[in-house]
Amino acid sequence: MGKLKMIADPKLYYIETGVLRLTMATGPPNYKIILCGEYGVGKSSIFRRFMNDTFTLETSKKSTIGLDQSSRGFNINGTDVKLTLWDTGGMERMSFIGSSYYRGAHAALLCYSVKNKETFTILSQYILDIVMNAEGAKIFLCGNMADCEGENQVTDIDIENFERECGDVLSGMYKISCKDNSGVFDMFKDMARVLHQEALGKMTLRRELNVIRPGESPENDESQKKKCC
Ligand SMILES: Nc1nc2c(ncn2[C@@H]2O[C@H](COP(=O)(O)OP(=O)(O)OP(=O)(O)O)[C@@H](O)[C@H]2O)c(=O)[nH]1
Ligand SMILES: [Mg+2]
Repeated sequence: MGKLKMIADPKLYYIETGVLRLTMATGPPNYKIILCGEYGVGKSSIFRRFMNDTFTLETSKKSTIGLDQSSRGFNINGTDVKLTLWDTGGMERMSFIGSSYYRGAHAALLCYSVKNKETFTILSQYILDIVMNAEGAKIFLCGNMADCEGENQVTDIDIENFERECGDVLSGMYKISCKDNSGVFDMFKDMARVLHQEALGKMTLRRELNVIRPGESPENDESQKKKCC
């Protein structure tokens, strides 16, 4: 057995040995996901499906003002993990709220409406925002309103072209309908799986016994410092 090291935040920590990975935590690993995308694409509808599985087809347009967050647990291959979803209005992208919204995000769910091409073509700007403000966050693409049809529809070819332009930037792509509740839960479960797999991958790179938080680099690792001249 190696040494046990303390970290600044005692709420969540892992002990890892070569053969045994034991979670000793007051709660499961918690991954922050931010909703991004133009106003009206259904971010708050996704948020409400996530939070309490409800949907309202509002006729009067009410944009989200300020920030909202909600957490939910998922079981990934026998391990409990938690996702915390953050929502804000599409109009508030460039506002003062921006930096705290992006800070510490493990992932961004980039949303567009499949019935409105303009909400799709603008996504590269959101990718820039995410890369600049939420360093290391994984980016997932979500086409909402899959129940709708129209002339201004985002086509499969549009999506293929976008995927090609993005290279390796996208960690997952989904098509959902909040109205029909199709694909929403599966999307979050898949995101939880990808995020947790990534965090475990980072941990298993460690050779010695270490205590780290999933998804974080070992900044407090004394053994690494000693190796340095
Ligand atoms: N038909 C259909 N309508 C949807 C769906 N999801 C959301 N809507 C409707 O689209 C409208 C806008 O949804 P919101 O969730 O408020 O959009 P938003 O992205 O949060 O908008 P902002 O807060 O302004 O950025 C609402 O009237 C919703 O009822 C869907 O899957 N299908
Ligand atoms: Mg909203």
